[in-house]
Amino acid sequence: MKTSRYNPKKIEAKWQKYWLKNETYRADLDSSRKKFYALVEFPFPSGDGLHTGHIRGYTAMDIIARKRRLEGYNVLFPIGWDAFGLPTENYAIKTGLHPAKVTKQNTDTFRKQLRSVGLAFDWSREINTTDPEYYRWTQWIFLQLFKKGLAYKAKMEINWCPSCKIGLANEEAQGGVCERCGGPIEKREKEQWMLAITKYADRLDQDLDTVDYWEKIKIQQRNWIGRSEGMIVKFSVIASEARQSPNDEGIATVSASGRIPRNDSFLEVFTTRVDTIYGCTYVVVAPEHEILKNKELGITNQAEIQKYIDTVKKITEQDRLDATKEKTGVKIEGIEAINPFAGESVPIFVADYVLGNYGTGAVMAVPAHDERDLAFAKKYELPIKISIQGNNFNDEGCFTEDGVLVNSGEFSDLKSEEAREKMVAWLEERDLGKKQVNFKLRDWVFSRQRYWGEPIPMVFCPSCAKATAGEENSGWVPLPESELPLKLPKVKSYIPTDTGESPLAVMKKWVNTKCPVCGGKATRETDTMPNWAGSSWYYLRYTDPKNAEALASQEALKYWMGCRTESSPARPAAQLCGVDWYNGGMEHTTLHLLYSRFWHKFLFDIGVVPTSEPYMKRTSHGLILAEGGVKMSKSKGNVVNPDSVVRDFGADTLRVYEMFMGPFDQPVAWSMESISGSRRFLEKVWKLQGKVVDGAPLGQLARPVGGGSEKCEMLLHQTIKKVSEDIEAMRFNTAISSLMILVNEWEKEEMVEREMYEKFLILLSPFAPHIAEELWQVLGNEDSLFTAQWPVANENYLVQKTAKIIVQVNGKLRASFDMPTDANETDVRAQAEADGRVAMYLTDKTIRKVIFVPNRLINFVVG
Ligand code: ANZ
Ligand code: ZN
Repeated sequence: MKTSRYNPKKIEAKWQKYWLKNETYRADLDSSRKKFYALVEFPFPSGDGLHTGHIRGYTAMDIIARKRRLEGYNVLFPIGWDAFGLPTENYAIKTGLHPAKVTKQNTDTFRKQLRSVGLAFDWSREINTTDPEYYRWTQWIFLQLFKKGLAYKAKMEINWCPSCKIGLANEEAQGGVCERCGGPIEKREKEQWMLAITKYADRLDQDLDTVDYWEKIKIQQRNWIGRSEGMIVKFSVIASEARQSPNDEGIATVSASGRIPRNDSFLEVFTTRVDTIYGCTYVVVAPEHEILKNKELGITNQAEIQKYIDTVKKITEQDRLDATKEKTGVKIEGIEAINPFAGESVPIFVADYVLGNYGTGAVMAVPAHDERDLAFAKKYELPIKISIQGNNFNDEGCFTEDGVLVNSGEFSDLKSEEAREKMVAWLEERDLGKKQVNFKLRDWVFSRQRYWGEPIPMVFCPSCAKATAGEENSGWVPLPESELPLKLPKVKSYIPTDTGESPLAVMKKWVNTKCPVCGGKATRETDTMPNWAGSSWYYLRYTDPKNAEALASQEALKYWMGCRTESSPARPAAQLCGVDWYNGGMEHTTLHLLYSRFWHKFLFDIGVVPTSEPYMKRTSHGLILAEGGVKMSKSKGNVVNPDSVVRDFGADTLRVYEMFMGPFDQPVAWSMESISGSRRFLEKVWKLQGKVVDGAPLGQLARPVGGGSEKCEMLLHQTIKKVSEDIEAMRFNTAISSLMILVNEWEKEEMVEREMYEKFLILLSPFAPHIAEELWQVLGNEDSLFTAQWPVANENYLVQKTAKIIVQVNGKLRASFDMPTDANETDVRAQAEADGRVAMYLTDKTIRKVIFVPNRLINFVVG
């Protein structure tokens, strides 16, 4: 048979057209079939178009979705656009084009690009977060949150980016720089809508036990949530001169006996290491701490303290937490704190390394056992008192682990853990402390002072405010659900105002409205929602994207978000629910993933969704770097454009290359040279068609002369097993390399049996779907390859090789049989003793010795 040249351009266009026209990847609800919901993070349609990183993650899920389809699942693999956001707005500001127009242009480009790499999306379910029919439900969810008391307005010190003129959530301002423009962040006070995600902190932490996420993803989420078990301890605060007059009754006599001063004030500290308390040599409060505002206590250096507070305001939280930064602080004059156990008084400092919004905003400092305290104590020449003994001192000469208590009064000689229990009891008895669980997680700042976001469907009514004065959210009235969607009005300019208000604020006609409750004059909220809003529930919309009555029907949610029980060697059988498999970027582990789990749990609580977790399984791809291992960036001019790779090499080559370039979870550098290797592999696959002959069905002995040798068939089945397992474990690179080995072996043959070649094409199809479809058709198949069945490895071809074992009794040959190679002595001996030809020489004899040579011989020495 003469074969044509491999022409990916022609083949790929042909099959992309075919798949679209025949809706090959369309998913329809069919409760008689088992479903598989494969999800990728929908892209933000930027003006730069699709990048190589998108393709890595998307192709991976595409491979899994295609395999499931071939395994007979009803597969939902949808895509859409996360289209609100700053870059579009900034582009609109620059060009004067309406952000909706910009979005339309960009999504058109993205759609074309995604189709050009042959991703098996169900295009009938495409969604767009900026479509009013979509954001109607984003607004609806906000209203439910508000009604359940989980949305509230609060004056917040926010991260303010002076160049983007926007308030940022902590997670968008990491390292003290703006996530969007890279410029420095300032602090500003502003009334913001907040979402009380902290009310879900415990469940967001605990329920990680019920999902199948990669361990590193769980760890990152747990660290972000930051559950910390400790306790609150009350230190009494006294005036300094009181200490100097020992007769001053009730103050200087505080001691471990538990006598506490009358009429005093307390300073509460949060500690996870109460066992170190005898080593506490000073106490520190955050610059935000209210004790500093208390005029009655007798602080004598208020002015100095105020000056210090003003300087700290300019420092970001990140820098304050940075252990390597030099610590600063001021001693508070005129007051002191009393250690409830030791009874000693210690000085109180205000210092920026203690944060105002964590724990109680105050700490008991133990320089001997805490590094930050040690650094501070050294700088301000404060005493260092050892109260725990152990062996492993760290680099700074600080012992920070659990150990045995010393110099700790009645608690000396106890181990840390036991001491903590006893000390908690001691404090609780005297009402001087209690156990406490803290979380690092903060409530979610939900307001943005920008135009291109979902309007927040709330109005402020001054007359209702009077009626509800003093209550939380006083005067804020939700729009009736019937008025949703509250559409974004057209504005003349998208430029945010210098006062920090959104561009919507100057649209008086839109802002001024009537109060839905009392009919009085009211004004609309002009802040919009953050980027994270629309992406917090989009996977639900895909199940029923055109529903006008609900965010999705219960039927669609029950089916596509349904559960299955899964057991694996690594985990006990567990019920997993929701999206079957969700792959996305590691950078979204703490923001998007956590926000969407929070919204989902809320929707579960109010009966809107049937499961308490959105995603059964979560995996993450590594970054693609430029050649040389540096980050791809426009400014460096080293960004690889996938369009040009598709043009020069073909989509199948691009897909195979990106899956072959390295371990999926690791960062890998781009290499133009290796792309040619992937292309050569596909060329070989193409040429193999010339060797295909019709032969006897697989597994039968009759074969065409010279073709389909047993060796080839064994290798095929080993490859089926390997590729199947590797895809499940996302070891795409080794899956491809075993396909390459197979092709290299078959190339040496004169002929390749048709059925074997077909099975190979099915194995190849998730990676290189166009070439696989084309060759499938060349073989005479009428339907798409994706209506075929994923091959199952025939165990008979996987059996290990065997070796002939000779059995001797006292050196004489008595029997021989085949055993798997590398069978151990126990197995071979058992087999021999069970053999009648041997057993007759062993009965009534004592076995004195057994000589065993692996794969060769076993000799019983009897007497
Ligand atoms: C005394 C002590 C001794 C501490 C010791 C540690 C080691 P996590 O695990 O992160 O919760 N701390 C408490 N509130 C703080 C605040 N607002 N800003 C900065 N630091 C604060 O850490 C709890 C520990 O961090 C607490 O335990 C406290 O220091 C400090 F050998 O108390 B520890
Ligand atoms: Zn009103």
